[in-house]
Amino acid sequence: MKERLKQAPPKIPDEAKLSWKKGHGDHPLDRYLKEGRIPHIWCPGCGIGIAFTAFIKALEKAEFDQDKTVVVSGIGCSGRAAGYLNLDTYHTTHGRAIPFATGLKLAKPELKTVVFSGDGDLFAIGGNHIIHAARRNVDMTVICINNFNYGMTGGQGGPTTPVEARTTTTPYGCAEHPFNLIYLAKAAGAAYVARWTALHTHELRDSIVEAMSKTGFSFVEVITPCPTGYARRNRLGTGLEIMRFYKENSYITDILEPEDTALLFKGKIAVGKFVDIEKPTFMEMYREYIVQQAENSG
Ligand SMILES: Cc1ncc(C[n+]2csc(CCOP(=O)(O)OP(=O)(O)O)c2C)c(N)n1
Ligand code: SF4
Ligand SMILES: [Mg+2]
Repeated sequence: MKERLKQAPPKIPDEAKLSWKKGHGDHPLDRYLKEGRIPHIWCPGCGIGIAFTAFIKALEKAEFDQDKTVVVSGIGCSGRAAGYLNLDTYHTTHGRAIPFATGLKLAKPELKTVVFSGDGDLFAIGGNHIIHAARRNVDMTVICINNFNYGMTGGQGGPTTPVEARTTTTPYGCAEHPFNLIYLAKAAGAAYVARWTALHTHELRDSIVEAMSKTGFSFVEVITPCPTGYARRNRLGTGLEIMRFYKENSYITDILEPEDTALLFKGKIAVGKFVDIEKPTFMEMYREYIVQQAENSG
């Protein structure tokens, strides 16, 4: 096993990158993919691809204009999503997807701006940025893949790792209280907040449509299996077994307050929509308080 891990990954010739399609014909979602970038890097059983598919199905279902939808990612396995999308996408530096997206939205307010990234990228190194984008109600949708660890760099613990959970940096079990992303997003000022698991593909797709249709800061958390990192160290089984866990332990609710949706190690998972409110966006506030007064005083 160790010997195998030491070996360099096989080099994939360019022609083979397109051969995955041979014999399969066209797929209805092909137009959303940069085919030359396939195959993707995600491990077998990883849930990121399911969230990725839910996102492109949302684009298809709502017929969002591909030329007017932009996706920004940070760094991580989740952040790789940007590179596979046949849209204008930006794979930015670690933790900085939100500032890039904010700048983009300010320069081109007509674009639907989506951030697709991981729990570590958005809430550890990028934690400062996300709370302020929510506070300002910047008009964007954030899809956060929460796999409870830093998958890409070897499974370190992060701000969503539950107490007790083992990771490479918490070998005796995590001794820190994690963020509840739903409560945090609401408290910071988000106008729309929802959580789903990788099992809830249809609800997730529809929730992304709703979030992207909302004017203001919308946040969708997606709980996903990371069989290679988090699951292996906690003996949670394969991707399929984790999906079974979601089936048996998640429940859809519309009565819980965000503060009551915390996730415990191997605990129940409350999913659904938790916030959907109207409030002026950053651009509207800016126009009202700055632009108009500047024009009047001139
Ligand atoms: C400035 C900087 N610090 C650290 C890293 C190393 N790094 C790359 S991805 C990552 C964490 C990614 O975790 P998460 O956002 O949860 O994504 P996942 O891989 O779990 O999808 C870290 C720490 C980096 N690339 N840049
Ligand atoms: S390390 Fe984890 S998050 Fe990254 S691709 Fe593999 S299973 Fe997915
Ligand atoms: Mg992660």
